[in-house]
Amino acid sequence: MSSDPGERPWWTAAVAYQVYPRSFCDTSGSGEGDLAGITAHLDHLSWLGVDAVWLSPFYPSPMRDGGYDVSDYCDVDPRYGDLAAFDHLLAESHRRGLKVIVDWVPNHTSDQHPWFQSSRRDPDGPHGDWYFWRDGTPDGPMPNNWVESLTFGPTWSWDDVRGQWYLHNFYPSQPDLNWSNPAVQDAMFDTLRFWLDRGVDGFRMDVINLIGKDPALPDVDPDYVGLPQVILNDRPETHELLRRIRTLLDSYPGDRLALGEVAMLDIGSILGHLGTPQAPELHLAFNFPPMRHPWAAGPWREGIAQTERDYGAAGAWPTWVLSNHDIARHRTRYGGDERIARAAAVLLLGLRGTPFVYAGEELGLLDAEVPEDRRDDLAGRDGCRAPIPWDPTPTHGWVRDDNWLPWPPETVTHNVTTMTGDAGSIAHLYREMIALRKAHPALKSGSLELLDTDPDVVAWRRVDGDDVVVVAVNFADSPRPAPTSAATLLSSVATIGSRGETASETELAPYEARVSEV
Ligand code: TEU
Repeated sequence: MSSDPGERPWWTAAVAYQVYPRSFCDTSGSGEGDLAGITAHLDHLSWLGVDAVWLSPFYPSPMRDGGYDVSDYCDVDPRYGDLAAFDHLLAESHRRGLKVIVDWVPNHTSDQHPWFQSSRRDPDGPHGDWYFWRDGTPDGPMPNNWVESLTFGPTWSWDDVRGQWYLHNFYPSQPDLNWSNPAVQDAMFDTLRFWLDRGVDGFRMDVINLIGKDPALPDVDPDYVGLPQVILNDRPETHELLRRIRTLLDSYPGDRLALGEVAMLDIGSILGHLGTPQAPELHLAFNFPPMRHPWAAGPWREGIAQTERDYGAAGAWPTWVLSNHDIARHRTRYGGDERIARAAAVLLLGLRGTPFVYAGEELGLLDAEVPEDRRDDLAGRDGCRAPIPWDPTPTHGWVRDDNWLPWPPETVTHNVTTMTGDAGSIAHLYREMIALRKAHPALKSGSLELLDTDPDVVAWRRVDGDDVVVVAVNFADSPRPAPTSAATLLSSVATIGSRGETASETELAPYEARVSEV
């Protein structure tokens, strides 16, 4: 709840920026990014104008899943620094007015976590049933037919130490915690308190829909065999837990955000995890289905319409995201044309809802080509995790030029220093769009109405009182009619032409997106 009655919580007006700590900037010479590297570049976030930074996990971890395999929830992995470095990062962020959201990985721990080590060694001990153990023989059969999300293998592995099967919805090194055990709930609520007490502004909650499970762990229906359990798992147990998590967050001063990664396929199931005004759950959830849309007007128009319809009916606030650390960068997914990446920036930042920018997308980065012998992630997600280039020198603002992953392409031009020095760059476009959202209540919080347009154009009107703005995106590689000829082009936000001088009033250029004041 907002601390000031009637005032909307900060995240509804925020643009958030995701940092993958290992890839942001190295200051130690290890070849991996660190917390000091994030602190050193907070001015770039201020320059962009974002309001909040979400940090992917930086906790102690054997890094079998890039840190989403946590071995201690209440510390910093030495590769990234220490708690003092975190406190400094938090203080420096707050000094700049930036909120800090940390990642919370409640569904599973690392198999190196002391809880799992205790659980496998001592079935009757204090952590004996903190995980899901089932009898059987190493030759099978498995306890059920569930499929994990990363390699689509079974969710069960045999543990020789305990002589039983254990459940893991991700890599075998990530055993699922048994949230039906009150001791697990207490321990995990304590990890939230640990970071809340340090002053974080909220949590991005990893695969939060998985924490409540049917205690019988039944086979999936024949129609769904082969689909990862994470996209199927929608349980009342989760909702009950989310209500308690929400109560915990709301008991802290200020607005502390519960942002869920509900890794399900349809908007309705995701929305269900926001609860109701009487029984609230998450504040926000990632709106993932549109991230899977191709660069085509039809699916986007339908995805926007459905989001507006469903979120509108529920009185819920949407989010928008094009890229993250799990999927090829959108410029790569959309075929590589930088004009499309520019149009996508206007799309992302012109919609109604909280946008999430993945570090490097403001540079129009493509995925890195990662040769076989340099692969880190078994599930093949390295390309979008390549190091961020800060300047055009060979080390690009890192200590070394050979880092844990190769550089993305085009680093001589697509780096922070070069792009911030070029008023026509995509980085300036992000900055201008973010500034425009702040300046226009219509863009920040106004209503959204889709307009009738050419089939290759998606356009919408945003209205807040007298403030009326039209956003139009041409998905085609050829000119299309502009939806509103009477509109005045707002300064510097057409992706083609500069400050309204060369853009046509009546026509959108190939892949042009623009914002107009009506
Ligand atoms: O991802 C959740 C998820 O469902 C993934 O399976 C995702 O769909 C997949 O990576 C796509 O290739 C979260 C994290 O974002 C991811 O990095 C972790 O690997 C995963 O949880 C386990 O913690």
